[in-house]
Amino acid sequence: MRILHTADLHLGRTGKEGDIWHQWEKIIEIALKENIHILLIAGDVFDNGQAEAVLKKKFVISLNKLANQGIQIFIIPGNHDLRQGNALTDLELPGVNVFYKYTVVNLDKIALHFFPFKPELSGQDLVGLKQDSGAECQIGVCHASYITLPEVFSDLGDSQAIHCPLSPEDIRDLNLDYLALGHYHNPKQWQVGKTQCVYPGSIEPLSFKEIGPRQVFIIQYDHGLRVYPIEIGYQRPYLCQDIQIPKEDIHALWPKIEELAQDLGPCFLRLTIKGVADKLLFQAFQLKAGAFLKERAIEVSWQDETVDLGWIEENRLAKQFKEAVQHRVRQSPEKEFWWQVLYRGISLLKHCENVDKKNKV
Ligand SMILES: [Mn+2]
Repeated sequence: MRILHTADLHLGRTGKEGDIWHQWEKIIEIALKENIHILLIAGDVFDNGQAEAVLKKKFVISLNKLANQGIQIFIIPGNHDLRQGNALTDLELPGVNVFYKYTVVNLDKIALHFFPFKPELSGQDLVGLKQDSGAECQIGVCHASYITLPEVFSDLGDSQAIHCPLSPEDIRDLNLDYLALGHYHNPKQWQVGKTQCVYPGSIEPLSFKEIGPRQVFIIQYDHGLRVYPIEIGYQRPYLCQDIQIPKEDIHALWPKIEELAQDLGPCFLRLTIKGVADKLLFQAFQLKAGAFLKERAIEVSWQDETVDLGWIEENRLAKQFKEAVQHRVRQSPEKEFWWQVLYRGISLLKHCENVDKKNKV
């Protein structure tokens, strides 16, 4: 018996419709090529409860390709499917099952326990719902928050989405061989007692927190359980880069921008710029570089960590410091070192001024 576990498709997410659909098509191909018997989707098929009819239709057609090959499809709703409506209606198709209440499905030597998402549930509620089954291999499916992992806790906490918190004790009490999770958006595989736990992650990165190639998981049960990921890459990753302005000369950054354009494919890029620059020149540079990169399908968001030259001129301490260190820059063979002293010293002075201001308020 071979099962493919995925989750967090977020079909229809604004601005990402095409990218997500390409990733979903990859999963359909993998499902057919890997000879799976069952497809599990652990919630968040659609980005919100009011998915467009055209999109739903397209999704049904894609599921049909699998159902025609005898693949059974099991879906539980996630919090996004049920946001302002229910996106999972009208998916009726032979071989497609959507669960709205706890259900056990026994197939061959495997029991599948489906725990559909409800905002008020906790891990202990799932334990209370679970019925015993005599099958050799017990698999649970839920859309929940395993907050013992710090990255899960902080990501979901930031977006106020710690729904259905699940602890290691809850997982032990559920007494499963495999726990097919959805909700956290990066692939994660770990073990609690005998239970293999997996978040496959979103199928296409949706924010700067969703890093690296995307994965789906194959669960194979013959005499024992074997679990392994298959990488599905991404369409447009989210990347972060720090660059420092060389020697107060914003224009000297341009070769770096050209280099990025050459090295990176289509992506979302967070560029953190450090160094000393004239504010107006820097703003003009951002416009020019942003347009240049956009033409190459690189969407930039700027993080400005520069210190404004204008501020230095007006601040007596900073100005004196700059003049003193610039003298060293000119005279010393360790120029790079003294540029660092200059930049860091001035950043520190600027920081102190900001702190002083805050304290006065
Ligand atoms: Mn999600």
